[in-house]
Amino acid sequence: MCWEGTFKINELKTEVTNHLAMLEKRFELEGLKVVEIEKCKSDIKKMREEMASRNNRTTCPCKYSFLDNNRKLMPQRDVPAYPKYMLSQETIDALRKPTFDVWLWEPNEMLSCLEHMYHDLGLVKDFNINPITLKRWLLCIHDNYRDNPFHNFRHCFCVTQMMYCMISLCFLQEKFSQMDILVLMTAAICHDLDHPGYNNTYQINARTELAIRYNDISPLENHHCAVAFQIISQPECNIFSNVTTEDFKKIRQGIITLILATDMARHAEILDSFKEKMENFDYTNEEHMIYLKMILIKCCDISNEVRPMEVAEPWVDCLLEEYFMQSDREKSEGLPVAPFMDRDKVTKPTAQIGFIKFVLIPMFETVTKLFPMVEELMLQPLWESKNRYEELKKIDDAKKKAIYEEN
Ligand code: 0WF
Ligand code: ZN
Repeated sequence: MCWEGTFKINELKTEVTNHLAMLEKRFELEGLKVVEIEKCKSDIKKMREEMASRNNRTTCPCKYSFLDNNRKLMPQRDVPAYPKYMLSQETIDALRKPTFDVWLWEPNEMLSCLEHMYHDLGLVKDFNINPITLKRWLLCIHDNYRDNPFHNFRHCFCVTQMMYCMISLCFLQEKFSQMDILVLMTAAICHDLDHPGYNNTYQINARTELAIRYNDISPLENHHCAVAFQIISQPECNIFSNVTTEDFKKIRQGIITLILATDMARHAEILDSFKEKMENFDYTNEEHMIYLKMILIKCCDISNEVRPMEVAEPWVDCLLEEYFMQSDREKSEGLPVAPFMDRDKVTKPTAQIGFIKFVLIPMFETVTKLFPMVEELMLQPLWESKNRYEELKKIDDAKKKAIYEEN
């Protein structure tokens, strides 16, 4: 067993001990219902069995891996072992706002925040999610994001936290069913699972295994979805284990639709269809509501510029680092390079001005028509960011002109 495995078993032992102590305390203080106690006991038994089986393993398979025998993605998970961080009331309140500083937190803290959101939105209660399964599922989600400069677990957290903000700010629980809220949150958490750091264009041009598997049709988004449901297919991570087969089908379809909608190649198609529905938007029309959910996840996915400048700007550096890694590889492999990814052509202001002006503002303006409160908290920061990058571009241009005139 590798050191990481031993470390995790020790952590698990501590968690089991703490859990038992906590149960005893709760039993003493609150008089837990017998059924709940039995459920917790059975969870602990499962965790102990898992621990024993881990002790017998010679490798430490905590992430998805391609197995040679069947070339299929096999989910193999780690046991949940992150300690429960107590969130302060200040953090709990801040979580509902786009001003939340997403850079201040380490993975365990972000996991606790995500856990809090599921409890706070009533999803744990309404879908009878086992709280320990929720922890295990979140940990498995974390383990299946790669350490890319941009498409990593912190990006997953940002998108989900922005979704939580929008649910709160736009009173979405008054408009959507709890199942829709579950779909919105879960799709946000899963939407970039196992992102390799190279976009669809690269996948298609380089004829990667993913592009071949998905016939060049949104290979990444199809993969994120497949990984999401591989995780769910493990009973110990199945947060949907207590929903009916019929509801599971609806939830699965909803999540697939939303994750596939995050492919930016479909941006114009989706926004144009949504604008059509907006001419006479009807909250009782299922098709209209599906488009609204697609637009919501799209907004959250690319919403960094809605955040304060100090929070938003480092994300541009992260994205450019990932883009430059791709364009360098494309150059070395003789593949086409997009100008916005080329380190010799793009700058932060040029990358952001077009994106804010032609992608972000039009989409958030459309959402503002349904939810006027979006203007102050989301559109306003976008206008300010666009103005700031335009000023920065002027300075860059003046410097370039001066250098040109000198030579
Ligand atoms: C760097 C810039 C960009 N800026 C963002 O704030 C942001 C958020 N998400 N994304 C962003 N891209 C992408 C991650 C994966 C898909 C979306 N990019 C956009 C590109 C340079 O330039 C444009 C500009 C307008 C239209 C298309 C590309
Ligand atoms: Zn994303």
